[in-house]
Amino acid sequence: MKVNGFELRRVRMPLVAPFETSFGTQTERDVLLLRAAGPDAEGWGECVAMGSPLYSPEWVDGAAAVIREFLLPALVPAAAALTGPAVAEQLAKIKGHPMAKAAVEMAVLDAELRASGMALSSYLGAVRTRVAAGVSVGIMSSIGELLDAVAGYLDAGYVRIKLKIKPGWDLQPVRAVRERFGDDLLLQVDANTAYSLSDARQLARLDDFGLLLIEQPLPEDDLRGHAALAALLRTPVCLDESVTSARAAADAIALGACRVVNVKPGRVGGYLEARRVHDVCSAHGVPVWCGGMLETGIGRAANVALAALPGFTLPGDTSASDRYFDRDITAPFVLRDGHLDVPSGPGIGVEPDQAALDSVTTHSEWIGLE
Ligand code: SMG
Ligand code: MG
Repeated sequence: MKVNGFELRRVRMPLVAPFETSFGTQTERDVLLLRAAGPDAEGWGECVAMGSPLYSPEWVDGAAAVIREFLLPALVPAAAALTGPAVAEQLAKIKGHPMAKAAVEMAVLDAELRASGMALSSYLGAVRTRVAAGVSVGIMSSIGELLDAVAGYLDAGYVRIKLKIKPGWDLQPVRAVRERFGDDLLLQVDANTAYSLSDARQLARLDDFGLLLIEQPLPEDDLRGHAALAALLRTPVCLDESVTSARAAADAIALGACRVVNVKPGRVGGYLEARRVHDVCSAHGVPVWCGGMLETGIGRAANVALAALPGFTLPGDTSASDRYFDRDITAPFVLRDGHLDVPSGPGIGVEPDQAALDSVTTHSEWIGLE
């Protein structure tokens, strides 16, 4: 499929409520969107890099720069006949920048699938038409505020709660949520690398609360530390930041560093590598679930398609649009009986609403592949 060029669009969307993690507080989502355009179809990609390099080394201005200066120029020789899988091959010589690469691949794959009339979910190998929705609940200024937020999400129908934790905000919020909502609540925690191995004794106290998992307690490059910690905890260790590829997933599993994996396409360089992470984990009997990066409806549509693969046996951080935004840039994803429907149209299966998109766009540029 021929691609003439890409539109880079920056959008700025206020979040309905601040979202605090161990590394900072988000009050808005500053997102980079890509539109691949050719004579046969156009397709959309979303770059999940955050405004600052606090979750991972990428950030949105840096992603825009690497896309403009290196990634799109590297596609030029293949622009007359591009496919989703060809993107990663063309970009392989450029080191790093998985989130930027993932956005480029997603836009091309979406265009290719729209041109051929196939849904991304079918292409990836989905086995479900709807996926169970969990929600990630940020660090709050008081336990009362946290309990009110969790109660609201449970009323809305979310089937699993994830609490963000950090040193000083761990046992107390977990205990309070367990006591208030009972032992049947599917509950897990995410530390975003905020602990060290010397905190093992404190983290082991979480074992009393029947958590599904503890996500990324230690730094991303500390697989041995996670393996040592996993041996000390009854709560399964899940990795997020550490799993940057299917190979990294295989290494982590072989080392005993995790029993569960959070799959985020942006973090591993795209939906095709995300499927390989899923495949490696499935081959080892390791359950996976789909993470979230506060995506708009564009990225959410693709995540929901991925989450419909057979190995995604745990509810993901794929929440409804109104958990993030008053107005999404696509038709909103809504919770029905605790689930989101997997889009069935060609490609990612959703379109941006042009008026909504224009109202949040802060910058747009065209990069041709001549
Ligand atoms: O998209 O609902 C979402 C956010 C889920 O907690 C979430 N993501 O480490 O898993 C994670 C974080 C990373 C982004 S925090 C701004
Ligand atoms: Mg995480």
